[in-house]
Amino acid sequence: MKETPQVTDWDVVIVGAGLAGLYALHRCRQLGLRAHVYDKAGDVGGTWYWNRYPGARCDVESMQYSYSWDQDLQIEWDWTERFATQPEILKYLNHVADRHDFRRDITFGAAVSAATFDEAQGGWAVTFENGERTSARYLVLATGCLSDARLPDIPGRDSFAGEVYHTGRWPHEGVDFSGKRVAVIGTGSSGVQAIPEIAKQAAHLTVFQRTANFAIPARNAALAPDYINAWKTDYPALRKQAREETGSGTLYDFPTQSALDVTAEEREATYRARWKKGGANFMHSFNDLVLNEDANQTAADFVRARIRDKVADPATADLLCPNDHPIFTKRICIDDHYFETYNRPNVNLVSLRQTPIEQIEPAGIRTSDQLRAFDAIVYATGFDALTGAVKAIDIRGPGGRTIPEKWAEGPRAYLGLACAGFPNLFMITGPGSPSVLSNVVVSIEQHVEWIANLLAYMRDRGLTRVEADKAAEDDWIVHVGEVAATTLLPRAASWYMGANIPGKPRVFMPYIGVGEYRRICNEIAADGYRGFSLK
Ligand code: NA7
Repeated sequence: MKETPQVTDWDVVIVGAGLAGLYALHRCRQLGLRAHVYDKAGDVGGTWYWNRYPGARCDVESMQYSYSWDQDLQIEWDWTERFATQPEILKYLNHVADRHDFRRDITFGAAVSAATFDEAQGGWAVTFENGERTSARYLVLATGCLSDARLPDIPGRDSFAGEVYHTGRWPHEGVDFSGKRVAVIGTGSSGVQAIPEIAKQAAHLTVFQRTANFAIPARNAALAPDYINAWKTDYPALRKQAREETGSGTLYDFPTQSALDVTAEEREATYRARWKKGGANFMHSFNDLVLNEDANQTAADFVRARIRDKVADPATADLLCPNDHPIFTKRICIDDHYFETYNRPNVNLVSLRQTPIEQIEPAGIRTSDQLRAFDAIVYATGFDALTGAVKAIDIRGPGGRTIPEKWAEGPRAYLGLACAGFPNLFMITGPGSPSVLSNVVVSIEQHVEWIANLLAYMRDRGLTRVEADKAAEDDWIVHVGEVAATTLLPRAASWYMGANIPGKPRVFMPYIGVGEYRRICNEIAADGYRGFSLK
């Protein structure tokens, strides 16, 4: 093995101490690399550190939303509910951090503001918001897909005199809405989870809905010991199956039939059975629901009928029934009495399609028909997904080119993990990888392991510089788009498409297909990291 001069402070700097950053640290340690994690947060957790709003839960089942790389951990740890709450997931990540003594290699309260590739050093000069600096041969962005929380640019937004919250930046001490008039803007997954909880406490809750969303009941419950044991007994095999044989990295009851190959009665019975079980399993009622418009329509009609069953006032039910996108083309919400919440006397719904917000004033929110006064506004308005946290760092490759310049027409990354023109830089679950269309823990583990294997490969050969080839990157972007185009997913104005951020290029960002993606990545590695230039 050729020795390389240690000219940088670290071999690897990892940005982010969430699920991705912690595992990246673990793998770097195993390789004997000098690695350090920086996070602007006060502790570990990433998404689960910030998203502390009432009702925050994971929409992937607990037995599957956890690390698989520590067999003892997955046997010892006991999840209590089918869908884990944010506090329980954060407790889990703290437990993992303690167990592996991760914190000794993490600096908290350290916001990375810039990273510049230094040709002489052959690595990245990293700058923090407070002006401090460090350097590393390799820079790993474990910054999360949904971490750049966004407040909408509504005129007068900052003039509001009451309390203001964003679900993705919730105060750690919690919020007491008792006796208050509360507005929630946004009805995506976060709004759908928070609204029922806020409604229980607030004097009055007004929900401002732009796009009605499909939601499937969670049917959350305590996990039965038998169920837990069944998973634990077979964990390695089940994890392998989830990684290699599924599209999303999550095991469901997978269907074999088209929705159009059964009678209307059989279809209804299948939907009813899945609806009764709850959770995202409903998406897998038939094998063509995200592929065939007619099949999709049957699922959408079923869910709309259930919304009408649940909501007492027909006019409110009408507004809550999504009608402008195929079901499953925006992230499906998993709810806990969301629609029923609108039957409460202290809750009302405002459709922004009928009466758009004109401005926010010190007293409250003015729509085209009236001013409503509030004590608190909760923005459940989402994130600059997949690209926001990367672009927030002023990253400059050789020659000074920035990521926003490179991504002006949409994000470009080979395999969603490396960018041509930005050597020795990796993204965990970046745009162009399965990321948000997968059980993200599965995708994180795959990316971290693949990158760790590449670093070991390079070290064994005395190589110190890796960069994605532009041609390989271009081909990959085309492939991501082609796969997406075989499905209905690009039909919705979703954050998968960048549609929630004004001015963001409309490009379908995630790669659809966890098992296939892994196979391609493995093939590329076996082929000497085809599409990468190694020096
Ligand atoms: P989402 O899914 O992006 O939802 C944001 C919601 O906020 C959605 O209903 C938006 O309506 C709405 N929104 C956004 N901007 C505005 C403005 N300007 N005015 C009114 N309404 C607005 O974010 P979440 O936090 O709920 O979920 C993100 C992911 O986190 C989730 O999928 C899980 O994976 C975890 P729109 O639909 O754009 O019309």
